[in-house]
Amino acid sequence: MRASRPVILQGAIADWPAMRKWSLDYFAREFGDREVPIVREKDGSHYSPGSGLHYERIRFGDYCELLADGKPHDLYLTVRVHEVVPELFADTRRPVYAAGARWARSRFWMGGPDAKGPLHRDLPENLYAQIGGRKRFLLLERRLTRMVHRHSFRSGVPNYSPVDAEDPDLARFPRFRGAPLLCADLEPGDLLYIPSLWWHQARSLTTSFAVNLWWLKGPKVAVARLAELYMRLRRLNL
Ligand SMILES: O=C(O)CCC(=O)C(=O)O
Repeated sequence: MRASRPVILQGAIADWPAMRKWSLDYFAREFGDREVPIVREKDGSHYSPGSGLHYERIRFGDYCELLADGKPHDLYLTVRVHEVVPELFADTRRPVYAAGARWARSRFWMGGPDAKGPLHRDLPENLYAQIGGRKRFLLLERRLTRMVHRHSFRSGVPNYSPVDAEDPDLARFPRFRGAPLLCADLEPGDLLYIPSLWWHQARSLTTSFAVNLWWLKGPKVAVARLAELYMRLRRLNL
């Protein structure tokens, strides 16, 4: 963390109950009737500057059924754990690295093969726990922000980039040429540390489910709270 370098901690979550319990059948059985927000990809993107992610609603059980065929879909489940499925916390553990955090948030991520998010970055430190399936992250150092052509501050999403890091359009985004990306391929049981403000983009390589923990200590806590307030006031749904 002091060096601000990403790390994969292999097998670090082997003892989490989630590792033996979570599956499509388990989610359908336990939460099948619950209505959950889900993000739909439109014109190759999950979000629009100014309004945020393209949310719809779906029955959790129907989404599990959709994923059961193992094919790609344009729906991606990314939900705040404490608001939508707080029961999942009982199957995870707070990693020791985040002890003493004054601010913490978690999301549950579940998608079919090729479910892919945008290139973006977050202020908090991040530990990403890959529970089921495989996932690929591309990561870029925070000091190389000028390369990503990020959205303007006015857009409300200056922490998002229009560049597809996997297949960059270098005619539109020439500063991305030669970006020294790191690639992290996650297997079930891996915990990926993404340092504060590193750019990252993820794609499921198979049907995948994961849960992450963002956390902060010290003066950055106030900044995170202000950012949350700003998003609420601007009705930015991220
Ligand atoms: O799993 C994903 O699709 C993205 C995860 C992510 O961006 C994050 O944990 O900050």
